[in-house]
Amino acid sequence: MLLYSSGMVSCGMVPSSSHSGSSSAGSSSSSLAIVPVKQLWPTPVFWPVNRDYPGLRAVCADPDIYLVDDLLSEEACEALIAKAEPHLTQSLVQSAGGYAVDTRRTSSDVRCDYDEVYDLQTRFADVLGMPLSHLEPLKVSRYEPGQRFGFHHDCIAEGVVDGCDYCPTPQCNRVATLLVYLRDAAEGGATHFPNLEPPLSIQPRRGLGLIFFPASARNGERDARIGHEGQPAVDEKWVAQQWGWTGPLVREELPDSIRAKRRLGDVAL
Ligand SMILES: O=C(O)CCC(=O)C(=O)O
Repeated sequence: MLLYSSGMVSCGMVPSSSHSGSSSAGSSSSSLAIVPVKQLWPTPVFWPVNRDYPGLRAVCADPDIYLVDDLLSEEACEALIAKAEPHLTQSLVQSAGGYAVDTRRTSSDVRCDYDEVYDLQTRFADVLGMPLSHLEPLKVSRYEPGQRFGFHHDCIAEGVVDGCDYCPTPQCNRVATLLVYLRDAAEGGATHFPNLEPPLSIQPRRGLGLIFFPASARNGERDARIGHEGQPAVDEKWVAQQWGWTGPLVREELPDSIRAKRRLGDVAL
């Protein structure tokens, strides 16, 4: 695992000087900066987050993993918990026969409809450098002591070649995960990446955002290195999960497993 350095090359960015080809500006094609094609196309492997977002810092490069301190304030975290808590239901796991209760995932969760968390999702889209239209309905999860989410990947193994009903983009897949911890958990409940070298554990801290990339933004292929688990909680743990896709989602076509099933309240966040 490489540690982030400020010299890390940014992907797919065209230096602004190379946009100016006009002779009136005094430059000719021979004086333009040459940008290697591979910096422009295909798109970057890791979805290019908003590197200017205040507080964003990289903790791992290739696979890229970022933290954002204080992405949400204490008030925002508590308001989201208050909205979600009365509506939590047992988390389910996808298997061949559909979604079912499973010992691998023992938390409770709920999805929030888009208009109930518009401001929060606008902020999440900003830090992810992703249009709002790529975001799933926000999920909020609670882990009581002893509850966990075993090792898993956040995406399917390969992008769907021609896109799917609700994400009609070639090679569609979940390409970005943003977790925001809503309360501190001093003990237990870390998000743990065992396949990294060395393995990485992030301890829940209120307002902290964690960003990683389950699948390549170039071809939708899963990145096995980024498999992770929510370790058994000791202190109660609260986390909001935001996933972003390769392209815009057709909201009317979202499957039950992703869509919000009920109104959570009158207060929009
Ligand atoms: O709770 C965590 O730390 C991880 C949650 C997670 O991996 C998920 O919801 O996919």
